[in-house]
Amino acid sequence: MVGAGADDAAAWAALVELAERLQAPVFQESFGARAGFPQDHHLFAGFLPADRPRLREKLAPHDAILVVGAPVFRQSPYTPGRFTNSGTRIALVSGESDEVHRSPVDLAVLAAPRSVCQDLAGRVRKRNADPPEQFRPPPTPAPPAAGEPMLAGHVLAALAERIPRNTIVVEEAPVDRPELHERLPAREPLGFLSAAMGGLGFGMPAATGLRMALPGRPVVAVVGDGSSIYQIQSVWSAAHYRVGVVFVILSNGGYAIMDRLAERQGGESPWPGFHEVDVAAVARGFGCPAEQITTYSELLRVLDEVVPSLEARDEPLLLDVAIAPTGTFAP
Ligand SMILES: Cc1ncc(C[n+]2csc(CCOP(=O)(O)OP(=O)(O)O)c2C)c(N)n1
Repeated sequence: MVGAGADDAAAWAALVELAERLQAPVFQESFGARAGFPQDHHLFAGFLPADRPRLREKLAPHDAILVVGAPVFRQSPYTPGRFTNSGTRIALVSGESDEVHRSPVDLAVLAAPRSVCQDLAGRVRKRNADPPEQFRPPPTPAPPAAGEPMLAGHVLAALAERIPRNTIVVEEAPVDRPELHERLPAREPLGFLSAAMGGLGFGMPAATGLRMALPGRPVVAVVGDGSSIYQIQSVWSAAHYRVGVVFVILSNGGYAIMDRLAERQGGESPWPGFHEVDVAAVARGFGCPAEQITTYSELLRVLDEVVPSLEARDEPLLLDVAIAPTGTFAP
């Protein structure tokens, strides 16, 4: 299992070598900030669930787990019980002393993941085994029927079909994070960035800063409309400093994740929706070009126009895409 602490080219290369020698499936930590392994590699097995019953089930076939650059195990919301079935041995390699200190493991090593994995890859013998099942993104959803709203999956699949493999995808779209992971695999180091665990207000300025620091990388921020208003004024910086970041706002008119979490507790959410908020207009108010997108054909047309410009553009753009709220949340 890999996490944010393994997100550099040397660690990815060492982990690929190690996993290939062992023919071991590689899972990504839940709610992580960055990707620790190429998510289009045939040994990538998907994201670990963030609740213990599903985590236990997922890890049950495995008697030994090596965790690299991630806590053991990040979970939310809390559910009681063990992380793994008893008898499962867990080793952790992390450069974060807190992770090493807190994780309930059999062996914890405080060290740079890349060095330990390089060393391990040179020591383990090749294992003769059938490769595990590869994680595959779900098929592209059929276009919305006439009069039906778009879903997050339409937007994420349309992006997945277009963005270059070296794109940095910055995520702050809480209820749609699981589907974003499924549809937008990190294919190069720093291909994915998020605030681990989902503190809001990070995504838009982070995307702007990344594009300033790494002008050769396309940067797309996928942000919920609720999250966007935690730091919408950051678009001024992007416009003022001519930063070619593209913000894709998944506008469902509310805090969908909070609604889903309230329903899980058997309640109804007391907070209102905010369909009146016009994120594109607010962005324009701060000097950032913005477009509102309400139909699937418009979405495809705009993405066809904008995505080829990602690498070279020196102007931000905010796409405010109207979608229906996602009805489930099981990270
Ligand atoms: C700083 C901060 N304040 C509040 C929260 C609680 N919170 C988590 S998600 C969320 C709503 C996000 O809304 P939106 O971006 O529209 O996402 P959706 O669930 O609709 O995808 C809130 C208020 C948080 N995570 N961080």
